[in-house]
Amino acid sequence: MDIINVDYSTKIPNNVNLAEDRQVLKALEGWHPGYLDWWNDMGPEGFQESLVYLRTAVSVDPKGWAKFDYVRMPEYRWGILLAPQDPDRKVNFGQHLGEKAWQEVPGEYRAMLRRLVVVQGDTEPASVEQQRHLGKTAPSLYDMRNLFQVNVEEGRHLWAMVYLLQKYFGRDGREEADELLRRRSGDADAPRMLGAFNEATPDWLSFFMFTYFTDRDGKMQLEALAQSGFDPLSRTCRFMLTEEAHHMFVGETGVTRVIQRTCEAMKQAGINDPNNIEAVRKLGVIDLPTIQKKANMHFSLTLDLFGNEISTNAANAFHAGLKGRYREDRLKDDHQLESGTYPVLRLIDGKIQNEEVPALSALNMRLRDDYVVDANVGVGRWNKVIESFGIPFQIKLPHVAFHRHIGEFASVMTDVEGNILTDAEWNKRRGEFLPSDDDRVFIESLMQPQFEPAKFASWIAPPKVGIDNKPGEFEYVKIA
Ligand code: BYC
Repeated sequence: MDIINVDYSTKIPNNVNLAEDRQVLKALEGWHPGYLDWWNDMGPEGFQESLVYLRTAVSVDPKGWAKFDYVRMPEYRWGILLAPQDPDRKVNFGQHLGEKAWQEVPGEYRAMLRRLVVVQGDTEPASVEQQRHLGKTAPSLYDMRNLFQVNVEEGRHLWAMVYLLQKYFGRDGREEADELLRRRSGDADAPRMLGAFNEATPDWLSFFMFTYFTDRDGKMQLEALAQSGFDPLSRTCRFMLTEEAHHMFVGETGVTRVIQRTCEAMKQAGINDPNNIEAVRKLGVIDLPTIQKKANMHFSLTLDLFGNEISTNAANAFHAGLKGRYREDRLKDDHQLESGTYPVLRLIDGKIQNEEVPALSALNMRLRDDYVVDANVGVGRWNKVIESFGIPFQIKLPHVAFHRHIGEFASVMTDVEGNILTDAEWNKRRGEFLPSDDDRVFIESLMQPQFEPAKFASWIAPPKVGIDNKPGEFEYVKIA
């Protein structure tokens, strides 16, 4: 079996020798029609017959793994792809440090591992559901193609988790795989598991913010799971991370292009005051303070995805060798954390302050800290664009206590600097920090489709380069 190149001769492309794994092949083939029903019901609305210029993974070789071609989305070849196996790989953290990595699920950790796989799996279809209406208002064919690329790959990531469930968790794994197709983002009776995945993605600025901030949580969680002592999970996540990079690229460059267009329009009109919102909006672009409010919203919702700052679940998963820290293999310490401490920002006597807590229980906090550092890098690049126009404005990430629903700060309301507010103050000032109804109505008014090749909606600049180096006039989606 060629583990680098993917076998496309079977119904389910894979590099895990499915052809000889009859039972799992049968289970996956049984699940496949339900997946296609889900895709047709809940996937991108209205463009299922269109030809989309998509990349498909044909190999797991980091040097060259994708091929580009026109595909109708329902005919996309969703496959099972794991990064190559390292036969000498060891568990590199927790109480089993130094043991041979597991090729089967250790019995005592079955439930914990299954839960991690199910939570991860649940987010993938959720994001497709959240974004299903966006095709109709795409600001260009280039952007539409990127949306659909992200969507088909989130679909593939669901396949990745379903493979693990069906191969390694027997009957309850198969039941969980079915449940992943049953829950729906935002549904009152059967919602998705994590909060941010039940929020709407109403417009394209939200989509870019989501792919910047929330897909980046995906990156952090996948990096932590890629460290897992359970080798099939590690290999699965490592290949998913290769695809995930493009999703964050879509987010980062999407927001950059919105900012770029706003600044250009302001300059042309001779407006230098970013807070002259009415005048800026008349130019058909999104004012910088509203972009800031969208960032506040998506950043704060995403922080909730890291769970409680102090978590025994996280401690247990680390101790067991199932979920490591961000890039555990590059850290220099004992990788067991039985003694050390870690500073956690907490609400103590009504004040937000740091407290040293046992490092093992602070792993969610630590991953979140790593996330904030990572998220700040792109924000710096956004600010460089604003600076290059000489406009006095900076996008800033809000305080981690702002607008939280999970963890230490769920019980308080703060401003974006982290000053605690009374309910009355919060209600009065909410619209300063988060998009108001007026902001939403304005952004919605801009969401006019632009489906002509090489053309872009008024509120977004063209990209610097095309996908797969295609020229500006390339028809990324042939709308049926
Ligand atoms: N919403 O001990 P705690 C992605 C629950 S994104 C609702 O702090 P733990 C993607 C929690 O389940 C990455 N409930 O939890 C991005 C627990 O319930 P139980 C997705 C929440 O386990 C864009 C209880 O509260 N992957 O891939 O340490 C597009 C106690 O909490 C929430 C993963 O998350 C919440 N936000 O941490 C597409 C990786 N937070 O068990 C895709 C796998 C906590 O007591 N998941 N709760 O009933 C995990 O590692 C962990 O489950 C969590 C939570 C980080 C989510």
